[in-house]
Amino acid sequence: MTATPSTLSTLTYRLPQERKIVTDQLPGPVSADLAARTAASVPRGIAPALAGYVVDADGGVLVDADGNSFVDFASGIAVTSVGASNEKVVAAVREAVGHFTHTNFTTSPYASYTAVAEKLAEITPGDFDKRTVLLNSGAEAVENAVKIARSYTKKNAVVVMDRAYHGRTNLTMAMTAKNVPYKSGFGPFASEVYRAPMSYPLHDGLTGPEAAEQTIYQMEKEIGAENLACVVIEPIQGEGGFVVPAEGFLPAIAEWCRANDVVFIADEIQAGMCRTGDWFAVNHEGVVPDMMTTAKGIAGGMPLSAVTGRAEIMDAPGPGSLGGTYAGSPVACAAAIAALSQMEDLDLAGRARGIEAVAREILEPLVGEAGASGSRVAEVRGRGAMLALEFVDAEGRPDGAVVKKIAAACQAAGLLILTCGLDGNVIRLLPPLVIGEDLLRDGLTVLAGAVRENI
Ligand code: PLZ
Repeated sequence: MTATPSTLSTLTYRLPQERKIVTDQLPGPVSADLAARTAASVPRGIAPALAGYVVDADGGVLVDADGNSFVDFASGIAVTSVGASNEKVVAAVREAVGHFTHTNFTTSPYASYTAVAEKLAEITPGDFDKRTVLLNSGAEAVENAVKIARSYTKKNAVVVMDRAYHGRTNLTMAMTAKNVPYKSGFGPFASEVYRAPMSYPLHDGLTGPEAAEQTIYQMEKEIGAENLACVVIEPIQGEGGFVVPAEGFLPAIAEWCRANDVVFIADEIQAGMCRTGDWFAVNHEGVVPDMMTTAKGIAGGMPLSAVTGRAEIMDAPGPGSLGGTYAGSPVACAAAIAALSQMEDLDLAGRARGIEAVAREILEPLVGEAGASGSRVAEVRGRGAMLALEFVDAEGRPDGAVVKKIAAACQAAGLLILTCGLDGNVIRLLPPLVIGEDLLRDGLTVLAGAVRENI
């Protein structure tokens, strides 16, 4: 079901929902000073995309220190789905910190941690007994999922997909595919991580079952199920290019895992939490993972991540073998409870579907349009409010250069977009799910114009 566009217009906001560049150039003078201070105090490895320094954010806008108001198509990388200053989340955080900021759940427990675990058991697919452990970051959730799968299966090998992204810690760097900027120079990496082909319909031309057959063949011949603890898959790849596997790929891999005592782990850190028009991206094909990692959108911007899975798997590590000082912070848990109920109350999954309908209406006509440079949009793809445009040059090769130009043109006009893909040739759209229809249309129109001017 597609939400009617009017569904996208009914929210109220604290800040004006407008795209407005008030400075002669970007960054404006205050942000330029801050950028100079940053350059003198922060390593260049941290490289901000937006020229403006943010002082306020709400709904679909980011306001910088010079008064520029940018349309936000990034959501802090798929985090602020309920808005960056959602009133219910802010109130929950204020209430929580007014009582205590921290105790450490394993030292002195509190109810909000348990309530988040209960809620995740309810909303994740699978009609079986579940357990949830809370952590801080996505990478930490992925690390813990692998630890638990190894503990349960008593096997070591981990399979990840081509182009996968799972984080920047040592184990998750090994699981992440892209060399620059994530891995280069940072080895040696964790062992027993193997890469297998992921369905990529635009490039492999295979059906889901055909692609799965290839992947399964490789897992069987190069690793062997008897050595394999888990397969970790982003049901829609994030950093790797917003790649949606062909229908039937995920169910076939999940089924093979089930038949071979291999834990099937869905990394829903970017795609989950209503982003794709359902609670989780696996739901679109009725896939039920043994374990799922979530983070990002879960707590309305507070750092929180989770591993949710079958009770018998999650209970494999013994008492005291999971934890972390800040893992499942009471402030983040309070925020998560509020954010998750906002997702239900505001029907953010429905809004994500409404965003897709509006975005496809404006962006799909770009496919096949030939520009002066010969570059073109090869595909508009994705689900819900996780949408992307892939660019190729006149010879059909990945075109990262044109994507850089388009992103710069968008920012100059007051629209923040992010890029992704192994070749940096994909523009991805991750607007807050609470963005209003007028602002959404305005941002998409700016994007379509920047595409037409630069291809
Ligand atoms: N798994 C599927 O998308 C984080 C990375 C941003 P953390 N993606 C954004 C960057 O440049 O560092 C991500 C993800 C998937 C795991 C992670 C890791 O989550 O919270 O960044 O550790």
